[in-house]
Amino acid sequence: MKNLFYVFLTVLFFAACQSVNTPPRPPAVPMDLSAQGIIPRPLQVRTDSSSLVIDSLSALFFSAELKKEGEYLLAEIQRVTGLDLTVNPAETDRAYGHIKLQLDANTKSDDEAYTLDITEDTLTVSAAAPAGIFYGIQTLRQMLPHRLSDTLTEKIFRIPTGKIEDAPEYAHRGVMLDVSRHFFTVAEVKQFIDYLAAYKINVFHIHLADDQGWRIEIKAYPELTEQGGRTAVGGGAGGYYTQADYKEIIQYATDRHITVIPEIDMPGHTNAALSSYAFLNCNGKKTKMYTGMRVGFSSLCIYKDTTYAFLDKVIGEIAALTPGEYFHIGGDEAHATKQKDYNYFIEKVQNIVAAHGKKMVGWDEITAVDLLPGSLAQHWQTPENALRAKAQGTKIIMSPAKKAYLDMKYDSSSQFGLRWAGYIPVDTAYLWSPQTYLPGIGKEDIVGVEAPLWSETVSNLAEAEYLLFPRLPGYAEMGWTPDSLRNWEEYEGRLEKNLRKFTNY
Ligand code: TNX
Repeated sequence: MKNLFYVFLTVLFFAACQSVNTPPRPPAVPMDLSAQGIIPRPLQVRTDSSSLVIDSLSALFFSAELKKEGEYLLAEIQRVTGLDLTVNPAETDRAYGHIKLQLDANTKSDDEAYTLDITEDTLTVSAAAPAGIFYGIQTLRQMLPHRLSDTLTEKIFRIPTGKIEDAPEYAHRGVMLDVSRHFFTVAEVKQFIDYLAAYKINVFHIHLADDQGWRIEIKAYPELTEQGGRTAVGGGAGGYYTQADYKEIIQYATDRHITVIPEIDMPGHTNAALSSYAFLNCNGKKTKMYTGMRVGFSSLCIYKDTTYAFLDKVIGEIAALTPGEYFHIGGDEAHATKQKDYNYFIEKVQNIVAAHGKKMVGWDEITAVDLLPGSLAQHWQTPENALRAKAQGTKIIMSPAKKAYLDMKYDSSSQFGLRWAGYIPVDTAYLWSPQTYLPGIGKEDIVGVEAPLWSETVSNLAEAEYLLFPRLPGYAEMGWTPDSLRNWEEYEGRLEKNLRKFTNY
């Protein structure tokens, strides 16, 4: 009898522990996965109209191969919601409310494709490769509560149930930042990269040298930054990245599945170099530093061997620091270089780029010469140059100035920006297609789309943000989502929802 009593006590004890360890399941509420304002719009969304609850008892599961992506998500959830999820616990206090990242070779052949499967118990991100997992995480991040909202104090949030299956339209989804006309600090560049990552952009093209400033340390030619980096448009202080800074930027981008394409513009747009080293000038004299906004007045000296010895070092040092397969040589607006000199120059330089193991990218003018296989031409202005690219089998990055230039003003009242290519309001930025924009150029001729942000009129990230938002998400969607799913009226609604959370990114 006494024994039975102890058995009874023990049972009671465990029952009591159970109810302490397993609090009542937080209630799911009806939610609509298709109404989350995700940008870029995913390929397929099925909504199951309920929700998954994430709270302080939730765990995040990921394998060793997904350590980077897992830790990134953990940190983002912490930063935005204040919740510290348990990582890979051997046992959990309950069977529901968890997030799993998993590589699944069968999901899709495309490394950037992913699936989000959300039930009331678990959210599973699956993909064939870490890049896809990263994009699934971005979709999830856009469903987190606003960083400054009340949900934070509750330490609980809900994700709508259903399934998303998603994959990008283009392999090249880029944005360029001009750090030459104005210098942006490493911290600003990292925040800029975070904006790109949030919208699944995978190429960061950084315009490192122009007339007004040389921004990357070259060990063989220290004056490039000592002298050529010391000012900016308007005569400000300028600045430059040490090679260690540049590596830090590359690492930050790489961790976010973003490839960096470095650009050193040449043979024009080179005044900063010409003012640093006399030997680069045909007359053997250094130029003065330039702080205005004109283009097309400078040129390297085309028929001096020292020019190419110099470029070999510059390209070599940068190529060695850059894991991506491309090196951008600019090549635009070389109005101070005769056409035959320009052609001679580009042919020499493309061999230097190749010798350092990179493929060459240049603005569309470079199609004046026969380019090596694998080169890319970036269309910004001249349709004939795009047709020349196609004729020689060179693929095109689409950046038409009238549609894709992030530095154009929205309208006459814009505080920052230029207007030479026209005003680009938010709808104009969205309402075109890279694969039908140019007569004679189709999807098979292009690798994707890129929106350049030239910085003559913006001197820091806060000012650049004025030009970026709200146009950036539209360019990202253009690169990710097929035209058949892009519709301005529907996009406008999503954009409004999405931008309410802009400070999360
Ligand atoms: C043209 S686009 C340029 C840049 C300027 C930009 C300003 C291109 C290849 N060259 O040098 O910064 O316009 O919008």
